[in-house]
Amino acid sequence: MADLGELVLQHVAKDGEITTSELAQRLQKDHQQIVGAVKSLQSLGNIIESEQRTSKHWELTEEGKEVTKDGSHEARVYNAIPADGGIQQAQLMKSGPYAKIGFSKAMSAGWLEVNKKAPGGPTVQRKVASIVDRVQNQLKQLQQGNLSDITDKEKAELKKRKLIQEVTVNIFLVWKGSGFTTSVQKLDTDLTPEMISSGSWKGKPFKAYNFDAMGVPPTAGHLHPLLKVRAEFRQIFLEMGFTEMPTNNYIESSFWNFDALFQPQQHPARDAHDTFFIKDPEFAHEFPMDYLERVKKVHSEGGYGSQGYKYDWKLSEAKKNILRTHTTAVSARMLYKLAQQEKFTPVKYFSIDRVFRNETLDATHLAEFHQIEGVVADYNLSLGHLIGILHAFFKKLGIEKLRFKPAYNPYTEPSMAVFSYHEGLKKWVEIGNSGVFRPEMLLPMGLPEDVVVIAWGLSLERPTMIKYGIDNIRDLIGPKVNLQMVYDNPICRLDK
Ligand code: FB9
Repeated sequence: MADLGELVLQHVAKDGEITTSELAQRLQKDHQQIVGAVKSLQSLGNIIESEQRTSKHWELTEEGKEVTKDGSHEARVYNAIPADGGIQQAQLMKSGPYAKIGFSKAMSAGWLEVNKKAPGGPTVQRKVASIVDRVQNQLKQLQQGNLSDITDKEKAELKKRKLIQEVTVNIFLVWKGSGFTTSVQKLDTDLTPEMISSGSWKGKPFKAYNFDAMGVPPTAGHLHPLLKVRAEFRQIFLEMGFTEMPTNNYIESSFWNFDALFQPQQHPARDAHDTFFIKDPEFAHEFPMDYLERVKKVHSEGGYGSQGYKYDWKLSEAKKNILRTHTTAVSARMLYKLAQQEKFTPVKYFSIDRVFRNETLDATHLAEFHQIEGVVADYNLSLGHLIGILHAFFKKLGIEKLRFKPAYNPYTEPSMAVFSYHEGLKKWVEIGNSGVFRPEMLLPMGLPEDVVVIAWGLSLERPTMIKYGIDNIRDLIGPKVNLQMVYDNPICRLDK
């Protein structure tokens, strides 16, 4: 049976020239196998010539394959509704992960109607007796390679619904070389011990070494871009002499997350619209009670030169467990621990870890992100020190043009938002926030009055998305991430 190389030569002889993708289709072989056979033939001399081309074609995504098999989301919603009855809209919306998109598309297609006056509440009924699942039919056509019946507008709609994706493949156009022949002499590629001992190697034509051949990429693991950028930020902090804080507690008490930071209990950030509260265990019970009493006092009556917030501070509020909203809760724990030392020693701490906020989701915001935070505690620090360390920190990211704007944080005064001029966008973009922790936060911990603590924060996702050119955070994190992006993305150099 002719080997793959000879089959390729037969088709080149017949067609004169042919692409590797066409050969793969005709010979029902993997495209890479055809490319390998072409390269192998070219190493034998000028039998064939080739030229690299790019070819774009449409492929079904995993969701697209599911729709091809089981029908479109809208068709499945339509079929879920009895022909002679209806389903409560609320119940229909819970019937599956694609119910919402399916209902919306089915309504737009005129397949359904909603009876808003139905006794049990808005009820969805069929508006037509039967449907044609156009989307499923188009995907079946695409799967068979019949693109002609599908308009560009329809392809754009399928792409927008993430049912198909356009794949660019490097192919080769192959034609006859000056030494073209359809029968090639099989060359030995391995010099075996038998050949050497018998001397049969003499006179055998051996395939020439191809020292330009790329090695086979070893199967290995791959680091997610976020982890690569995290490693770069960690390296920057370590180079600057910072010590990493222990951030391995996503669940935190409201006391350490808010009260210790002098954030009042009625602050809007503390309600369920912005914070995730834990149902079980609902409360934390272990606090340094002497410190807690000082916190209660500074909130309710003031002290240390502050008038406080003058409200009835409640232990029950401080005990509530939450998903921490910032890593500054860890900074508070570390500063309190520092204050328990016999003698104060200056420190430089940093943290990079997940924080959680009950926010409205959009293309750049999820309900969680990784916060990066730097903290410096020393005698008599000033805003000048904060500005200076921000310049040093961001310079290591290759960012030198900084501007600072007054800002507000409940736990820092003064506070500054940090901006950098983005050459690509030709505008100033916010790259972080910073400030000097308030005395009402530091003095109840027991830190000496002449100790000042400066700090700053930013997110890990924003620089990662910019660095890797990712517009939608769901392409970086979450169940829809294309793992090929994780395999293919280059190493991270933040200063380049
Ligand atoms: O990261 C942010 N932006 C950013 C950072 C780096 C960057 O690098 C580019 C490659 C060069 C680009 C952009 N921001 C902070 C600013 C905005 O993105 C903002 O819209 C989003 N912010 C998050 C919070 O939003 C809910 C980013 C996150 C953030 C904000 C503040 C802090 C931490 C993270 C803080 C703090 C702080 C302040 C004082 C004391 C201690 C901590």
